[in-house]
Amino acid sequence: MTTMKIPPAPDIEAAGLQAAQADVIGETTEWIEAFDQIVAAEGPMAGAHLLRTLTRRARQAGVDLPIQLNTPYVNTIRVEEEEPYPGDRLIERRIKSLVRWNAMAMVHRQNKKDPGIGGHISTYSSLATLLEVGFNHFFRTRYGDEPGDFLYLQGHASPGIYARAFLAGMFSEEQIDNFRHELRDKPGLSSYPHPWLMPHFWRFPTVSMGLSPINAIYQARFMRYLENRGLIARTERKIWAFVGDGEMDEPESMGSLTLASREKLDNLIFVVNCNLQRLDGPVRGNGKIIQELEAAFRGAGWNVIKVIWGCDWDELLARDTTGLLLKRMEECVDGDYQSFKVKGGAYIREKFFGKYPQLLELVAGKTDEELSKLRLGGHDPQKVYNAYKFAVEHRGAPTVILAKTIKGYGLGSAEARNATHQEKKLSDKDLALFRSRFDIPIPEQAAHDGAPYRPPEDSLEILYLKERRKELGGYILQRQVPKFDLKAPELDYFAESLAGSKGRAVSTTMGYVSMLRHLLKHPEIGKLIVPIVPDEGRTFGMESLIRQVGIYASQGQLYEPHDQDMLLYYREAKDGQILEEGITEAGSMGSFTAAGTAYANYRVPMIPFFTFYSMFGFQRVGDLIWAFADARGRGFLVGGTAGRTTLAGEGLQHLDGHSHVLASVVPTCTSYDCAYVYEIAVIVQDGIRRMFQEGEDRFYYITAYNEDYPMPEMPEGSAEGILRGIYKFKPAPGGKAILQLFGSGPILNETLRAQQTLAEKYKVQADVWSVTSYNQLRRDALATERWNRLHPAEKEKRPYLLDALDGAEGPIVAASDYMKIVPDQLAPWLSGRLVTLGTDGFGRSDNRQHLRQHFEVNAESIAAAALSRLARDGKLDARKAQKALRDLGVDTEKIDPARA
Ligand SMILES: Cc1ncc(C[n+]2csc(CCOP(=O)(O)OP(=O)(O)O)c2C)c(N)n1
Ligand SMILES: [Mg+2]
Repeated sequence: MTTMKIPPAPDIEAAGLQAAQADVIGETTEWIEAFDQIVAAEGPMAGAHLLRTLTRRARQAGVDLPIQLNTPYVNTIRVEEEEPYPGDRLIERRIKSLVRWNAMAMVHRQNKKDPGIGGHISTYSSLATLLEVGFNHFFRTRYGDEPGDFLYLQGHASPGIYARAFLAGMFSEEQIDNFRHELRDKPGLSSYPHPWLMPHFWRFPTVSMGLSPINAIYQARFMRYLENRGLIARTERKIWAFVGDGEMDEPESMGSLTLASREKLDNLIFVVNCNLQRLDGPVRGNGKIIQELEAAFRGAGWNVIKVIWGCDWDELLARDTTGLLLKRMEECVDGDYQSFKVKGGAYIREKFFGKYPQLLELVAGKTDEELSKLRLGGHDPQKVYNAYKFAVEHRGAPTVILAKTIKGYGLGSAEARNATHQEKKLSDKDLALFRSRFDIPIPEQAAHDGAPYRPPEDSLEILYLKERRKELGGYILQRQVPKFDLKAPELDYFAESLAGSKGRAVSTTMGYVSMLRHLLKHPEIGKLIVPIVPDEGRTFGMESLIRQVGIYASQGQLYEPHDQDMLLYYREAKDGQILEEGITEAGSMGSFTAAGTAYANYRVPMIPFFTFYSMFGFQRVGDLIWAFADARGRGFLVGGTAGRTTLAGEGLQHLDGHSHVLASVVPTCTSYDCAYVYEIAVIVQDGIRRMFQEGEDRFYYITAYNEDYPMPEMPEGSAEGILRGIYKFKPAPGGKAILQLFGSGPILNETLRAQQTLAEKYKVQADVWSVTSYNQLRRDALATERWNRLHPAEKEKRPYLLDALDGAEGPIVAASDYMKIVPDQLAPWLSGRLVTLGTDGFGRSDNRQHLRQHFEVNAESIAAAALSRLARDGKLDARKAQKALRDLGVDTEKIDPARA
């Protein structure tokens, strides 16, 4: 045990003590000596015990000690604790150099060939050692028969991942040659990790900053959920999330840290690539990002491992008896460190060491070049290996490794500069330097062109790389989807939902929840259902679910719930099935994503139902939903309390009239706006069949409302129409219709009332249609139209919409609880027949009746719109129509709700 060299002087200064109190200095020295002796004799645990006891005593004595979350600006793992590196450093360095070269060359060459095609060279160059140590010694492809570790990688580092796969023989030179050329004869590699684009390679879409950290946390939690529910075996599998230091500023990155520690997720390791830079400049020019993150993570209960200095610094720290080296390390801010890197050895000598003569002395024997090459922790395999080893072995909490690196490491003049993130090409000089620094055996001209290089199959490098991967179970990244023999329940299974409510007034939400309850009882797929809810379970009437399957709690229920004697008490259980996330839609999306991709990641086809307040869905967590689609996620999003006029009383921030617009933009999302419970049943049954039986990569968005009304029985033969988007619900009561009324959600009931009023008061016969999905109808029409456009010589095909409407005459009045643009999607195929009513504009707090009147989607407004249109078409006397509007109570001069 070496005695620590702690200079008392700065502490005294920090405490603001006067020189007159200098005797304290002497006492401090004595205390430190005594402490050192105890640690030397009894070990670090004894030291920790002493300090803890002393701290408690100090507090009792009224000494106000600030909470200290930071440790000194040095490596967390002491040199004495390190293990020697187990690999062949020399060969590994060769491999790393080749990966570096190919990553850089790939981007360089592509931009020479196709200027502006982009790509990144500096993120990976800072990350290379952190990844190589992992690939050679830690990341396992499998644990027995179970899938191996999960890797969330910085999206901008993908050239490095491709380069390594190229060396491993997974990609041909042609594929590398087609980096960012995905639409050629021989498709190449996507810019970033996108399972949608490269389904056999990428697993986790990570390039939108912040999504990877939150998704990784919830993935780790979901892994435990599956283990605790007995659906997968418990293994040593880890989730590694490599994230940028700039990326940590995204609220999603840090927002769920305490979940990870609360749940004791020791299967989770974050590695923050602290290259001190983001895109425009330094992450914390005036501070130290590593220290800031250390405090935040430590405060959140994580195990923090700082990897700041490489081995080169160990010797300097050991030789410094003054404590000034640490002092200097701590007083420099990240902006200084960046300058040291850019400006080189002489500058480091003058500005870093030169501040104190003793430090100049310390490095007197080193040349400027040696100073410029003093390695940082994140570039030192020895330090990185030990950090990983400690992380993997840590129990009871997640670990974050804060590794200091250099952005653009090895890229010559681009190294550590503010503009390095944007660098795509290197100058000939930098290329030549790179080639010689990393010893790449290719001719100079090939180097200038950025030619890829892979040594022969029997070279030491390739043999070593392959042997290491073989040892760890194979190449890490492949995404494999097994074939499941899951059979979706037949529609009969949903008989209760199809039968209607026998006159009882219920909401579609209630109907949906009973359906979910029933599904949870299904002998085969019941256990695969994952109900997810962000604290609105009671709003949706889910208390009975809580009783039935319990809320997942990794520790079980450690308290006696106050409502235990009630039937529907708040039941938490270790094998509980519901994920009650608390108020975090983003976190719930993390769970939804983990569950909805479990079929690929764990080979267990989990079926998630994430039920949320529809207003706080797509607009709140739209990017996470987009990434879910990219990840080929499957499952059901259910937007409860839907509709801008159906959720009464809540007002502007709560009333959703546009989630269907937002849902429509996600290519794999099929959205439905349901009026009746049987519609939901048909959709859910078919959804389970398509996603989990047929293996289609799609997911569903269904809106569910809280208005109670009697649910009719499913009309015979309506299933296809429900799924494709439209079916006739109620033909005109008194003969041939001259008008068509489209309704969706609860507004279908307004439409039915309008149908009756029009027939009884105005002798106008109208058919009523339930439109479950404008979005599906439009997609079908667009696809048909495209086919017609591309095949002008063939018989024209007709979109489903027009088939369905065959023979239905007259104008069409479409009304829903969503914006007018939702039905307007169909306008191109309805040749001027469409009149749309909808809920454009901010919501108000009032009851349904007033809201529907305000937004002009009540029965009276629907009837009025129909009469007005018939008048314009010359089918009705215009003055009569105007009078009818008055009789219907329509205020023709009121403010337009779209602007109110
Ligand atoms: C949500 C989001 N906003 C902006 C970007 C654009 N962007 C790409 S990389 C980058 C900087 C990343 O810095 P850092 O996280 O420190 O990673 P580094 O490249 O330094 O390792 C930015 C802003 C993005 N990808 N995602
Ligand atoms: Mg960075």
